[in-house]
Amino acid sequence: MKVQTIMADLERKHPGESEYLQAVQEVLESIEEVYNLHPEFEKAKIVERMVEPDRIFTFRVTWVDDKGEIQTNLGYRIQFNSAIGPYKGGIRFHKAVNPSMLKFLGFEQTFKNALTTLPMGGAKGGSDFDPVGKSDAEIMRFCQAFMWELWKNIGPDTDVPAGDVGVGGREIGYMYGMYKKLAREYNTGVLTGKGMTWGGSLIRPEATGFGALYFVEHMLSKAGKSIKGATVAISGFGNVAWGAATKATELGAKVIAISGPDGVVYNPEGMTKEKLDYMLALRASNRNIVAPFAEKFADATFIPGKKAWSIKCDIALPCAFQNELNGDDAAELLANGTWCAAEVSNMGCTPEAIATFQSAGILFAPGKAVNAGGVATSGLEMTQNAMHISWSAAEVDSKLHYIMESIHAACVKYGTQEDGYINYVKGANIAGFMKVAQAMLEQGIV
Ligand code: 2IT
Repeated sequence: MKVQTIMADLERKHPGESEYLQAVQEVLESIEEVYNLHPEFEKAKIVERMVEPDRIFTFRVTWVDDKGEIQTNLGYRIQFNSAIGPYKGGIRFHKAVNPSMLKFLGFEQTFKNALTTLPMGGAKGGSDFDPVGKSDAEIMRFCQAFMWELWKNIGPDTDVPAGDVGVGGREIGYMYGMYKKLAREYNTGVLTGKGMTWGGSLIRPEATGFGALYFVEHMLSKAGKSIKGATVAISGFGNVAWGAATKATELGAKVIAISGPDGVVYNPEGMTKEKLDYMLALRASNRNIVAPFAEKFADATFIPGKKAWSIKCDIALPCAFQNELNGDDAAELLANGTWCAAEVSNMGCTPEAIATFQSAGILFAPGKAVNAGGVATSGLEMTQNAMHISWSAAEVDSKLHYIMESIHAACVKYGTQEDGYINYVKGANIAGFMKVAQAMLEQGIV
């Protein structure tokens, strides 16, 4: 396999799809060496098959807004890879959603899901619908119209969507209600991230952020460090940022920054229960601004137009969007003494940022390992649905702990370099790839 040849071919077929090409390039560079030790992979053209989604559904979503005006959006579901289980992955509602973004996310999801230890293939979906400023009734009508098209292509043993940016418990509820009406199927396992009274799993809302902090704890302990007393800067203030801030605080760290598209809140005293609860209220207000946090809490300051990475911190946790931390941000963090960065968002760092962190020798781990606790707990939700039972929060949390520990161990196994530095990017990519590649090989040319 030659990375350049595969990339040139992919670029020709998907011109200008920068996020997709970026995600594929990162994985191919990581696995090249191992891949070339396996002539059977080369012979079966595993990489050529793996970089293309199995299929993509694209559909029009038409709905009526509160003013009575007709609105049209685009909807997508990308079923990327089913080698190790039914398609599984979130749905993103954001104005910038396009095929490139969803292909990158579906590709990443395939490897992430392989890392979880659970049998789930990779998928992603979404729409360019912009939830910002929409009323609850508008969100419901949009979700219903979206499901009107999607329902035929999903199912508990086929493809199981969940939330992502712009899709939380409320949206999953509206989509699930419409799914039942259209499909006349009442199996709760068709979607994950459900409410607790209708098939949801305890700890799922917290799982992405909690899992991320369990992973960070393992990284730190392997490096002989502790999170106690460390300062943490977090970008975003949504569900994932909230889970990460909650667990970081519980573990004795001080969360000194959260951010939004409008700027960063500097929070030198750290989080309290009241502040963490307020993050959820801010998100639910659908305004997508973080400034009100500093109006409500006198010890916090809002700095307009700045990123979380402008705040001096020990640990940086991108929790918002892809490529939200670039090479300049990484350099600024390093200059301020940051010694650990972990992507909690998918592909939160640009390739330049990753190279900056790695060449400085600081701890760095990629989203597909760090944030895998979210989809892993979705997998645990599916298990509970299939068994028609609910586990206690403690039971789910202990399984989440075990999964994050396993993912960390897999990264260490495949990512430890000769000089002792653990390249978590390489480790996660190789571990995920080997599992999917082996499954594809054993299933023949399909
Ligand atoms: O990026 C992700 O892993 C998610 N948005 C969660 C997917 C899931 O199926 O729970």
